[in-house]
Amino acid sequence: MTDDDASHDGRTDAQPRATDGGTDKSRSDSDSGQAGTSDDAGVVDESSKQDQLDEVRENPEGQDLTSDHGVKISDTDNSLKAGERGPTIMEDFHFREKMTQFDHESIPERVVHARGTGAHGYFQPYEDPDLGDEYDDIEELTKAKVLTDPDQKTPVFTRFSTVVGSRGSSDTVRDVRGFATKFYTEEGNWDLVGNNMPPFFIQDAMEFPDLVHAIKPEPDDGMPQASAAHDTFWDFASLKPEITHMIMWVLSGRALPRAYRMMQGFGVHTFRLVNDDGESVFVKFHWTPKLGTHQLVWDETTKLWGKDSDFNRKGLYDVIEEGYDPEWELGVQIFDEEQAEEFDFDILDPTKIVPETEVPVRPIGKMVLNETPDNFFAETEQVAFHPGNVVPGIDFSNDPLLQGRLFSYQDTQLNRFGSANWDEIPINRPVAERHNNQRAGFMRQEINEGKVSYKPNSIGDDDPQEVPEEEGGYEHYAEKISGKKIRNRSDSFEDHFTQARLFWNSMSEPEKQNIVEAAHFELGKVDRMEIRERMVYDLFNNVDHEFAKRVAEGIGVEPPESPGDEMPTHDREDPSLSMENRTPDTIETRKIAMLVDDGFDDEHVSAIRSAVEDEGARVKVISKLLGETSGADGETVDPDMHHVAAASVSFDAVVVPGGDQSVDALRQQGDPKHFVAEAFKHYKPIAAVGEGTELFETVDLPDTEIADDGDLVSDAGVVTCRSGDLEAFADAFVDAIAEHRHWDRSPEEVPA
Ligand code: HDD
Repeated sequence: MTDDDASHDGRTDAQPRATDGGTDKSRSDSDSGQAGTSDDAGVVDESSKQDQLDEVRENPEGQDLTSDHGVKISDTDNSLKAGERGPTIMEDFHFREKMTQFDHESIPERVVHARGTGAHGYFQPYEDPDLGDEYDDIEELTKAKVLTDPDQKTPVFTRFSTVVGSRGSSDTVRDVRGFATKFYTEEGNWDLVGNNMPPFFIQDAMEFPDLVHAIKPEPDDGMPQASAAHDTFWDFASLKPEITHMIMWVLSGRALPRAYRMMQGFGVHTFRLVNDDGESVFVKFHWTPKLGTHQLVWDETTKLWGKDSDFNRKGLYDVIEEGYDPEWELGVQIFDEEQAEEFDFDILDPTKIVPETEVPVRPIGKMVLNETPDNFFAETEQVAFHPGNVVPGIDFSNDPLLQGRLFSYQDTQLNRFGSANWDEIPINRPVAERHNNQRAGFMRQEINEGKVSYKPNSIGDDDPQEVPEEEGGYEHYAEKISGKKIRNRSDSFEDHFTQARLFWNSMSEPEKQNIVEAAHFELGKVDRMEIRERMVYDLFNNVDHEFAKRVAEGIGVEPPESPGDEMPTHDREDPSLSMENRTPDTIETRKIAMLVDDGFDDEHVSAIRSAVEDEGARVKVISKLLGETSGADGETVDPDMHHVAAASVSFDAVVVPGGDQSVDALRQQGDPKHFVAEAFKHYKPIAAVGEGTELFETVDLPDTEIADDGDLVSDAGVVTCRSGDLEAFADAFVDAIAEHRHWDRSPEEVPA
């Protein structure tokens, strides 16, 4: 948001501060003072939420220090004492206030998804989205204006999270990522509370506490933090075959996202869309990142825990602050009851996806995140999502996991906030007007006028009035239900292996190898042999026999002799499941490390920098020390980082320009050599030009051809050029960066 279009740091005439006093009691209905509701009732635009938040923003710039109650404070360092060396006096209201606030300033962390980061932005539907042959117009599917009106930019707040770790854990652990979006629509808040993986672990919400207890630190010793790699999780998993499909995703690179902006999102459950005529179709929601879906590698993530533990948080924050606004397309898979009947799985079973080979994803709009929060606690920590927040045109299915969530989120917010008024906290407050008879409770903010707080009433003309469906009142889809009251699981939820196998079949060989190695790590941390055996024999051997054998070999389990009894025989694949097929030709926002020392080749530095930056990537110069570094021809650069603080794991690629003196110096230092070797080990593009290639020769890069004359050599993402065309070199480097990781490399022997 620019200074021109928002009064971010202050107030506009239309939005008096509460402290300005002077309430206008003669407001008409349409401007009844609802905080942040736009003047033109019912119309929400991109800035509506920011305008509303402006009313509560506080800026200390140039202001006096006061108490919470507005009294100016003369000394905030010394408590009030009886004599200079005497005891503190009870009367010290400033001490008591400051200390009480401090003692109470933490709230319970989320029981899951405790660690996260968020950003503001907007969602905008596309004009005439392509919905295939069956539907011409999105309004045939849904009456939700947030999804149908291309002129409307609905403000959103999106929070990304890890699931298992506590608030202070590291970002890059192996885990599912939460992807929760609050749409502040003109028809009320819609929360799409999803994950970066489309299936889920369990089929019924009743099992959720068990799942979470099993995966969280073990109750006796509180270990391990933010990790599934321990006995209780795999014990639970090995006894719950329904988990198999999700386990395949969690062992894959999907659980190690390169960045939140490079991650897909999924609503997971089947939802319903409902149109103006009350007709409904089923829908699965998909977020597709413009920058592609990319992963880190395991060794890299573990190093990031120490060297850059806010890697994903910082990644989102930095790109937005630097002016690049990450973008996702919202897509829908639409199917009706009849199609649903035809599938070989139950659409109410959240451990299943609807393969894109069966139903294509139709993009219907885009989300742009363009503003970081001003205050982490007020916005990111206090934002509270609830899958039960839907607007007319969007409805639930009978998925038993979703049904249980509809209770759990409301309940958990009561625990986190200690009050049913959590919806009044600014970040949670809708921009749509609200009027009802709920008007008391802890920390109530709104001042509801009038004598009446019940319905029906005659004293207040029976206001606020119920709204018929035709005029926008929410009406649940009138699904016909009949059945016996019963506590069991439908037979249609029984197949646990078909889609796990589909996932395995759809992986490239490097992706399969990643899954096997992840299983070696995770199950290698499991002490009890019987748990490891159950995972191999009862679960993995029912997905794919070869897979089970490969896992067994690494964890001391006798490889199974034949496939499991329940192993499906199909060879189906869905190319959309492989991240390798989700790599658009762009290097936007990637971080490139350039290693230099005094005497670097000036021409190389500027040519590489402009080639890479012209494509939207970011170059960071790294040297031994901070402070000016000089080129051979007199140019100087101020390195962005020095080796003490920089690590290859924080970058997407590395390049070494030439310059005799510079490269000689780099060859004498351990850090640059380690930097290159480690980037190579992590399959990252690495490039060297001129004398820079000598650094690559010093570092052992197995089975890799390095240019030794004028020719450009590009070998599995290692781009080298001794003295050839600089432009061609830079272009080849850009192409190598676009591929992200070069799996056709053999870095096993590299010790980094
Ligand atoms: Fe959940 C938080 C996503 C199943 C109960 N969940 C939470 C968040 C996300 C998800 C993204 C963090 C929201 C934020 O950023 O504040 N959860 C999912 C998905 C699920 C899922 C995609 C399966 C499809 N969750 C699920 C079940 C239950 C819960 C089955 C309980 C029956 N989830 C919660 C919770 C949390 C939560 C305990 C913790 C904090 C919060 O709600 O606000 O209520």
